[in-house]
Amino acid sequence: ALDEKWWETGVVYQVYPRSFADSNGDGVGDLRGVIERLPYIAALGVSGIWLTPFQPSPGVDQGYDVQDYCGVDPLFGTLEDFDELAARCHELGLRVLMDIVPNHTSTEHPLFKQAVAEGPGSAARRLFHIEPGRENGQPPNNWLSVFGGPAWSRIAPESAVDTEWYLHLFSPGQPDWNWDEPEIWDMFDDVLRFWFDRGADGARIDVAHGLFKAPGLPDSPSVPAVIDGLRSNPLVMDQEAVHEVYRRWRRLAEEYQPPRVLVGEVNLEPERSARYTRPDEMHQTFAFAFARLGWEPERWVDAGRRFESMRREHGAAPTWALENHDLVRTVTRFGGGTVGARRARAGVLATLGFPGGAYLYQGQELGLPEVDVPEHQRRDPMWFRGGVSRDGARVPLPWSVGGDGAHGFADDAGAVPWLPQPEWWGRYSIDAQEQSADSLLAMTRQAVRIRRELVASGQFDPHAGADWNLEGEAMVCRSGTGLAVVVAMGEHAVELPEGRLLIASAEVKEHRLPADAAAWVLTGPAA
Ligand code: TEU
Repeated sequence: ALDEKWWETGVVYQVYPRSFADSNGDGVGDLRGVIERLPYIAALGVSGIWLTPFQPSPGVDQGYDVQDYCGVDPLFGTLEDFDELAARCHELGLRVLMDIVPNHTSTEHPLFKQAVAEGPGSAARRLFHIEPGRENGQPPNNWLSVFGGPAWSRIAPESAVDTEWYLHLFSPGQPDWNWDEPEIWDMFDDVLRFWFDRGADGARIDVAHGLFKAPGLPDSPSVPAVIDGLRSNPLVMDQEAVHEVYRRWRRLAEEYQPPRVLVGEVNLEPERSARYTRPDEMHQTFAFAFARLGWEPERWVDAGRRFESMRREHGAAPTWALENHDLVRTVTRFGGGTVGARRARAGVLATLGFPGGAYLYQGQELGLPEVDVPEHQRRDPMWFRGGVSRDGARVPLPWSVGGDGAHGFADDAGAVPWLPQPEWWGRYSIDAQEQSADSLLAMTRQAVRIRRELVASGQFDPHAGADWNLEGEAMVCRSGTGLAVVVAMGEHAVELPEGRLLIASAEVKEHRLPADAAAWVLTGPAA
């Protein structure tokens, strides 16, 4: 059962290659670094990895500005390294998900360069949203980019003749593709086939609810920004036309044996994201209404219930995640310090125990807090455009206690990591946590192992319906298979439901779970 539907029965581990392991001492992680340390990932017991982009890119948005969709950036290695990585993963029973970025590309993509060179009216310009400006040198409409500032830039800022603008929902280095052009559809079919033929088991799709814009690109009447939390501007995202793309991709994915898997980054309210999670579109979409939460019991219950109705009405299992490379690390988001650390531990257990798919982001199993990267060392384009910096969740992993090789991130003792690690980083290292039976790393391994056993015995089912309630100070999710996930979110210890305690994130005494902790209890006849 685990093998066949591995993406939802098993756990997927998100690897951010730039910050995972550096094999050549240049301070940037690479594919060979991932290959060398795959045994660590396999020992977590996870079923697969999702690799964020490693294709050739100027790196304006750390690889989400893709210049060549079918290559490997020399910073990360070669196509042969990718082939070896996929083969080694498969030997270890791990699947590999690519990151595909269809909403936008890089200003360095050959087709965009051609569009710039060939000028107004050219066929190449139709592949993007390139429009004349309005009077007084104003952009074509009032849309604001996700990273701040206008969503439009001049294509040739110096030219008095070529006064057209191009649309970029993200940074100016990321021009949006025009999906009204059939050529773009064909191009992405080829991109998917390229990686699926090479052994990739599926793809995470970046800004999957993007791609299409309202015809005529009208001004936005009320909310000029493109995204505000989970509320996307409907003129700019979540257009009906996008679903046809995923129906086509799903057919393409199913031409393969085993069928390839599609997971969508659909950053919308549950009711909207459910519409993408269907037998003829994507296999799963991340539960962002949950991922963005703080330590707020009422809102956890509310999110759980909303995903429950999505399960009922659309047959779509939620995909739980609390961290990724865009979000503030849970230790910090849940209060920081020792309290935040306890809650982040509970968050891992909750993520793995709620019925649905589960993703963990590298370093979450170590309880890494958000790092306050000094301003002059920040690299995030969102920061440069006046937003928050996401760099603090992207700092290279600590592998060893000592500072050499950037706390063991690099094979080379003198390597300088691309984002600075704090001097206390080694305390959270893998080496340090391997020494301790109550480390978060040890708990994560144990929880993943128990989840596998529960899947085998039918006591964990990602599609099982669940009841979500506040029971006193506890948030309790009781799944139809008899598994209860209890999270003590108040100030006091809580009485656990009757049944067999399987695992807890803090010590349980007399069947009482301390505050800021989570536990799994098998209830009913199954216990
Ligand atoms: O993120 C899309 C997205 O919606 C985020 O920009 C989010 O709103 C923001 O990070 C605030 O939390 C994806 C990638 O995950 C992100 O790293 C990229 O920067 C972005 O797409 C553009 O490709």
